[in-house]
Amino acid sequence: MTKTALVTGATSGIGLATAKLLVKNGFKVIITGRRKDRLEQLVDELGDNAYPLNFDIRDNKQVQKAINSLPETWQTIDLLINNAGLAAGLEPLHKNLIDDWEQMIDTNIKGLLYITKIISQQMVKRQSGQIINVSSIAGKEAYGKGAVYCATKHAVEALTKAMRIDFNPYNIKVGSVSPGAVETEFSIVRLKDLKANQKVYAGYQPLAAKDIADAVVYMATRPAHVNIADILILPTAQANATVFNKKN
Ligand code: NDP
Ligand code: 8X3
Repeated sequence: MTKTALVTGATSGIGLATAKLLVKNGFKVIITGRRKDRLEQLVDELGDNAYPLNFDIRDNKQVQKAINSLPETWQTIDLLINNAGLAAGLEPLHKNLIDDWEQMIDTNIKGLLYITKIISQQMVKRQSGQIINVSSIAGKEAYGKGAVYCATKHAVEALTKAMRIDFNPYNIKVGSVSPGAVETEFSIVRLKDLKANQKVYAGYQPLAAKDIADAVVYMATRPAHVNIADILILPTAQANATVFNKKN
């Protein structure tokens, strides 16, 4: 039977690549994000295999309204990919903007929780389902100028581990994928600079969004008795959160 996935943050980067690859692998995909025009473009590309839900994941009322608006044929969600997220700012903590903290905490932690609560309720009832959280190398290591982003991804790691315990009686798989540097809109958003990628990814080959989508699809297509708990993926040129082999 065709499985239905919901990918948060499918308008760009890792979420976009994951939605496309899931459809290639036979899934139907609910695609979400704030940029409605991008959702519409993706539906044009994926046709009947995609259904758009346009909402801001920081607003629990919008999350609930969107999920409750799904037509009957899209209501059973087998796979939740918690991908929507961002970093805002790259400065020592005393120079951070409070608004940037709020945005990261509200999106990366609270938004992930809002959507997980509503979707996991139906998975618990059916006693089946899978949740894959997009964490980061920043969830494994803390680095300077990224305190709050690292804290949000450490929270994603803790939530993943605790959710795996809470949902264990209900046959729900929970895991995470933890990328290093991936060239998406991430650095443009973080540095608030349209040219950020030219600087951040200079001198080495970063991961592409498709590399992470591959891992997500691998996790999502294992046999019923296999749960991949975590995959840490780095560019070959990246040794840890801060050590890069750059040729300049
Ligand atoms: P992009 O900026 O390319 O994509 C981010 C996605 O998140 C967009 O689709 C965006 O949609 C969505 N999003 C952000 N805020 C909200 C919101 N308030 N409500 C709904 N959707 C939102 O970055 P990436 O693809 O790189 O990031 C995806 C995930 O991967 C993030 O969780 C990030 O932390 C993580 N990650 C990224 C790494 C990297 O190096 N790129 C490395 C490790 C982890 P829209 O703006 O349309 O709402
Ligand atoms: C994104 C990767 O190293 O900028 O999570 O934190 S990093």
